[in-house]
Amino acid sequence: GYRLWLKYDPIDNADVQQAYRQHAANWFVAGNSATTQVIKDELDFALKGLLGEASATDAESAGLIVAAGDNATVYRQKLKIETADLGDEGYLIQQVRWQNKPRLVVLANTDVGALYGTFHLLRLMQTQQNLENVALRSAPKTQLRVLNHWDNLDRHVERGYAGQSIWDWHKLPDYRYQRYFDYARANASVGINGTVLNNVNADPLILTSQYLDKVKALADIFRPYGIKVYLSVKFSSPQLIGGLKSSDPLDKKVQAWWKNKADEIYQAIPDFGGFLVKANSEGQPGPGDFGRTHAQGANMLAQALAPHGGVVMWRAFVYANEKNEERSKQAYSEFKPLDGKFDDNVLVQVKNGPIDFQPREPVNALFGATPQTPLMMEFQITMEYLGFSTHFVYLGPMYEEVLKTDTFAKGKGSTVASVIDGELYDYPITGMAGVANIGTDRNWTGHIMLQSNWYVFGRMAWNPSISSATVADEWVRMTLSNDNEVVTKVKDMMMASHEATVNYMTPLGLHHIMGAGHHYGPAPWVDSLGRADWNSVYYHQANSKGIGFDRSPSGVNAVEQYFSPLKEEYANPATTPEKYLLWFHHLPWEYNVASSGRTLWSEIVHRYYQGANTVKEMANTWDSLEGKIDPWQFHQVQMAMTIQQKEAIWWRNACVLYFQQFAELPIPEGLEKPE
Ligand code: GCW
Repeated sequence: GYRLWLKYDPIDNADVQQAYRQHAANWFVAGNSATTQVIKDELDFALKGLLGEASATDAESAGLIVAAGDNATVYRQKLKIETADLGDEGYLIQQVRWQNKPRLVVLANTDVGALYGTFHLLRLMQTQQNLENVALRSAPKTQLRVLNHWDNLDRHVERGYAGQSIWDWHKLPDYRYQRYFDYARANASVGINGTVLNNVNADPLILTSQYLDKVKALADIFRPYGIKVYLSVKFSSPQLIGGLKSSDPLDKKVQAWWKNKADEIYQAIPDFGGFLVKANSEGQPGPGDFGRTHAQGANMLAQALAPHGGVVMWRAFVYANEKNEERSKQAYSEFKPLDGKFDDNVLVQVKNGPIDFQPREPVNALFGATPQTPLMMEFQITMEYLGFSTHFVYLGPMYEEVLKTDTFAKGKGSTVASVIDGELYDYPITGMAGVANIGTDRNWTGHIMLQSNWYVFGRMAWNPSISSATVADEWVRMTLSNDNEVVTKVKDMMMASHEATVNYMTPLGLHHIMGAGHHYGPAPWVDSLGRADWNSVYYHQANSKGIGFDRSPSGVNAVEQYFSPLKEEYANPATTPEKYLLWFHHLPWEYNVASSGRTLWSEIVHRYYQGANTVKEMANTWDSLEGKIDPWQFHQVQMAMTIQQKEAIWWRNACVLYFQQFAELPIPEGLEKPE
């Protein structure tokens, strides 16, 4: 699994391979930059793998020409091809006639654009697409496409399930693992252009000169791949490592400390990306400690970074018991009034849902609510609430559901995607972050199928409108096989996997009923943690009458934060999408669920059973592919599916039996008894 989706095994279809040889067996990459060297290395490695033989040659005899910037001028002019609209990172791939010979050209305005184009071309070949008369253009729709590593400096990864942190701080800056380069290749291949190296629960030591030397080493490795390095910073760093008495953002000494720190960083890393900040959230320090707002805190950092072109990604994941407001409403309440108060180089980074990366949540009401503040999406790729690295859950459909959600912020069609990509409000900066699922495990993500979540995150950050099914298709072809049976079956499994897990964990809008602290396995009974909004019983509110959290106007009225008509839709159980039913409403066990005609009790139980059954079917489907997939990959997934099958039943039985105590109703006819 180490090679991820960049396996480059020989193309098993002789006709296809023959056709590709004509285009790409002899290739030419113009230029001598570090990035063009990366392109040359990748083409050499990939084409030798895919085609058996391939070699670099000169422009005259090459079937494939890759050129960018000034090196591409001659092609642009003679072939009359425009590239201005491709921007700094876009590219085109086209079949042309050049000096009387058919050629494939990959053209871009920058070498990094050409690198992205090269990876796209290789993807077309890995997935065996027809290259005759190919003519495509692509440019990213968001600017910052970044991974967030929740990696501690001692190499423990918070919510990481794939081994240790891949950053070996002890051996940096001198020891440069091949894995660092392969990480950069994998990211570049899906268009990821930034990485936040350390946990948002940040260790202040990251900003000491000792660590900055190490950060610089990684930044130097990643630069040719178009990847910028960012750091999570602790807001109280001026006190913790700077010897100051305060970290008040309005204190001149504090401002000067950050300015000097930024200058020091940029001295070493001229293209440093900027800071990610978790402030006044879950015990982290922040501007609130000094009576200042999130905007005042963010702007102070923004002003230190602005002269160098850096940005601040300020997280909206804030909630506190003391606020006396229901948790799902707090991000909106805190940040909506600050719209317009942030400096130009600040983005507010919002988790997709209003609570916390639950298997399913409605979107955070902040999306669309801040015309003057760029909102950046934060998706979780690591599987904190979705079975760690033992459950096969493809997140593409979940990301797609979120991005396609219409916020109605400026009327119909105001999708979350259009907020994020800046189209709706013309945001000056745009971005999407994904909390990485990467670790030192040989297969990077602990479970081969979960590599697809890293992959789909990158593809959707580049193009938030791409369909998760398209991405699943290409990922399977690149990672597992181009065999039709494998592609069809695995793709179907992937597309069904998220809904299945929602069903056996938290159907119909249930949420936050997992094990306390570690977040693994079912624990709807948790009721004694220090704060109400950490307990499961607080979220499901099951009692003898019914179940669900009333966020409608008769309850905490979280629905008021949404735009009309969502506000009205979510206020009424009859018009609330069933997938969010118990998120917004507390309903009687006898409530009639429209889609099935079942009572709420019966529907909940059926969903739990359906989820577990789907996993069983997935496991059977997987078994049927033995011999058609690399045996190592096959067995890894098969073993994990054994765990997942057991645990789907564990979730099902635990939740059904627990809720039955309140409902006092029998298990519906036809379903085996839970134990
Ligand atoms: O969901 C919670 C996680 C924490 C995490 C926090 C956050 C990094 O359980 O581990 O801390 O979210 O996003 O800040």
